[in-house]
Amino acid sequence: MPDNDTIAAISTPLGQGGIGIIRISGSNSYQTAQSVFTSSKPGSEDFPIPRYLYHGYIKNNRGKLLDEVLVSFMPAPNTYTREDTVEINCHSGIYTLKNILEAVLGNGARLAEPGEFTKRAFLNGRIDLSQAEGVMNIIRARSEEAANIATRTIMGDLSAKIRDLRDELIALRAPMEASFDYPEEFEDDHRPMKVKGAVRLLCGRLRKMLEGAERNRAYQEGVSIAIVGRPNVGKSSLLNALLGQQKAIVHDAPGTTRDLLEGHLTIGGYPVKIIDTAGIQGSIDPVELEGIERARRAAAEAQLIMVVLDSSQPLTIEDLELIKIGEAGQDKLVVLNKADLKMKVNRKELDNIFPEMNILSTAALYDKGLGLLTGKIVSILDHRFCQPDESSLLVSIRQENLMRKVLMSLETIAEQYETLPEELTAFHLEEAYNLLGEIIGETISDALLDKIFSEFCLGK
Ligand SMILES: Nc1nc2c(ncn2[C@@H]2O[C@H](COP(=O)(O)OP(=O)(O)OP(=O)(O)O)[C@@H](O)[C@H]2O)c(=O)[nH]1
Ligand SMILES: [Mg+2]
Repeated sequence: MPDNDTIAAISTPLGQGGIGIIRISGSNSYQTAQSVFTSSKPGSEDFPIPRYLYHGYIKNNRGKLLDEVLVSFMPAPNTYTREDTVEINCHSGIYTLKNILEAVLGNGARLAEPGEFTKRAFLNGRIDLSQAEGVMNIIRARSEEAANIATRTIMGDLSAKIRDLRDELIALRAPMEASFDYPEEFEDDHRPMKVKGAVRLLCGRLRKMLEGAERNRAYQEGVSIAIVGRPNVGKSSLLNALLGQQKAIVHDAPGTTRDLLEGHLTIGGYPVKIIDTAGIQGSIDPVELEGIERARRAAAEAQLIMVVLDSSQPLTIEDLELIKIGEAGQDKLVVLNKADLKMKVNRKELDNIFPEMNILSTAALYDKGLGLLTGKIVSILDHRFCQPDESSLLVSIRQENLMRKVLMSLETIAEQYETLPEELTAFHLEEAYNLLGEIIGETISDALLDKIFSEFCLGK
């Protein structure tokens, strides 16, 4: 596809709402909109003054009236894409939006690909790649924290940091390059020790940025928590209590939940997916066995596992086995549910067997103990994901991987400074510089760009 033809898409969600917007971008956008727009003012030109809203109607090529609209024309270069842009504000109904888009597409525009408006903003130099990723993240943000980070990225905070780092690398490399070109002038002092110190400091800053990246990603992508336990201990009741709605079926017959059931909420700024699972026990029923297998898989994939026990029943071997579920790196929490009933679990025994374990009591049926439980979940997650410092605005795995490679290049210099030939030091500095360039999209392949933008939603 050429990158400068005229594109159009529905830029608002396809559903019922007060206003829906169809956006057209490219050199033909004015003519395209003109072909479908009729002004409500008899005798007036269509929409002559840039950035004014004009009232009128959209008709298709057969003259059929589609909607009453407001249209505005924004000439290049002061637009999102830096191209001529028209926005049609219509009523947001699925058919109206689709009909208007169809009319526009029949008059010189083609349907935009996902993320194509933002890709053009990037290609035309309005934003860099990290800002474009910020745009994607703000659209997808599921928590206040994620939205805050995305806003800062869009405003160019990450870009500024990356550019500063690149400037520092250039400042370190420039004297070396000069010494390669004019060796006689640098005979005595061609490897200033300050390079080593500066690279070390840079490594420290990069490590800090990387530490915070994980929490940023958790805020953006969310965290999954699996609830597991024997049948009938109150797993589904706990899910319902945490969600504040009767999402899962609760019943006193064991084996009520057969499949995985997800609920979503925000806890301490983390978008959390809580997964209720089938009770785990020995069984020969193939359906139950499949449910148990799914429960185990959900636990294996979760960042935090909540093992629920019925505290009104004495501890069983199965309970003890279940507490051991998961891998070494996974966080775990034991919930002694049904705390409103007489306690039969021997807490001392439990503490002795699992001295390091987080153990809490709840009565899910009566919404008791939930505040302490969510508080504990937040402190476990906060501990798992380091608190980012101000400078950490990395959010995507792509950015993180690149930053790790930058760090590796600089660590090589810092660790082997005395023995590393100067050409290799310069090489690693250049490599780090180029990798940082990939984060902001200055050095990146077309195929990778296409892949990044294809993950955007339609109309953005
Ligand atoms: N007294 C008391 N009963 C509870 C509590 N939580 C759950 N129950 C009861 O325990 C029974 C089982 O609850 P569920 O939430 O369906 O248990 P589950 O672990 O999801 O069970 P399965 O889906 O069969 O594995 C129901 O009768 C609930 O009302 C609680 O905190 N106190
Ligand atoms: Mg259940």
